[in-house]
Amino acid sequence: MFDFKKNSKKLKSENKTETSSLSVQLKQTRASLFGMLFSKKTPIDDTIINELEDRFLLADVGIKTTDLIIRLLTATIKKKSDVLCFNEQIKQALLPLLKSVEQNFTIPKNISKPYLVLVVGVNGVGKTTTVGKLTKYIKSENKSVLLAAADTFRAAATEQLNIWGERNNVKVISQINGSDPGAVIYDALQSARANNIDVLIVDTAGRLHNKKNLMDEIKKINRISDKFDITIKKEILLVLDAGTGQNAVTQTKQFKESIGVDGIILTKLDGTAKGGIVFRLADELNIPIKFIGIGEKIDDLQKFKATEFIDALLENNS
Ligand SMILES: Nc1nc2c(ncn2[C@@H]2O[C@H](COP(=O)(O)OP(=O)(O)O)[C@@H](O)[C@H]2O)c(=O)[nH]1
Ligand SMILES: [Mg+2]
Repeated sequence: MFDFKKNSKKLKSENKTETSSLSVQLKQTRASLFGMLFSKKTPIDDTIINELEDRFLLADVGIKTTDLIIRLLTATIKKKSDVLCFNEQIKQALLPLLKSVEQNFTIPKNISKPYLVLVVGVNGVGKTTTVGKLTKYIKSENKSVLLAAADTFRAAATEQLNIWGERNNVKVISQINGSDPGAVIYDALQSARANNIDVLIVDTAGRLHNKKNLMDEIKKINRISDKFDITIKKEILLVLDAGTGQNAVTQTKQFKESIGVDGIILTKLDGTAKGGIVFRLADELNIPIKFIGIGEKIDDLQKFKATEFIDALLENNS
């Protein structure tokens, strides 16, 4: 739960940039939340707050988080005697909420290799694509990567991961279609260890015949890595499609309860007006958001930076 009192200290605002590429990618969310609503010098007043309340509700931010946002905005007005421009007021009000879930993806030092990253999430949210992008990111940090195709249910899934492997020039461990994902992981762990690989990223299946099956499969992957080496450090990254709105919240709760989630990667922010879900995820779940996906290409993954995100949403909104 977001602690307003604890986080409400004024955060320093940073310099504004020219229209950023993030702002372009977030244009639908930007339009739905803040577009055409203000003139730059307008102070926040009740009319604008009411309008914002409607917009956040329409954008699937949910009643509870919208209430919180309205309280944050109202508190900001009370604190201000001078008339700050709208962007600055709203930024000061909402930045602490987003800051509370900003956290870098970091590979722990001095661990027995490989660092195991399990990429989980329901079908179609962008797991395999994200694995491809994440591989490039980790390689750019001068770490070696191996991929494991643990979505053995569809032949096309392995094929898709192989393409990302080629693009990144990294090896992909896979087995024939329908084989046991646990066996793929064990193979991949052995190969990673033998080749002194820093990070093993596992692309998992999202669709099994029911939710229990899906969760059991991921739990099994966990057990296999423990069997291989109990000291292996691992991280579970949950991929969520921003366009699914409140479903993303439900999915997070389910994954969190059954397998635990260390971080969220929120994809497809480029194609949706529902990016306001970020506020809800931050308020209701308080799980770090490590990256955002803003397109289908290899470079369309960015670290989630609260300041950049809110600046992008507030750019050119008047
Ligand atoms: N626009 C956009 N499309 C994405 C993004 N991430 C993934 N996709 C697309 O979403 C679709 C499903 O992605 P995939 O990685 O196969 O999902 P998976 O089933 O979870 O592995 C593909 O067409 C991807 O190109 C993103 O950040 N933005
Ligand atoms: Mg996939």
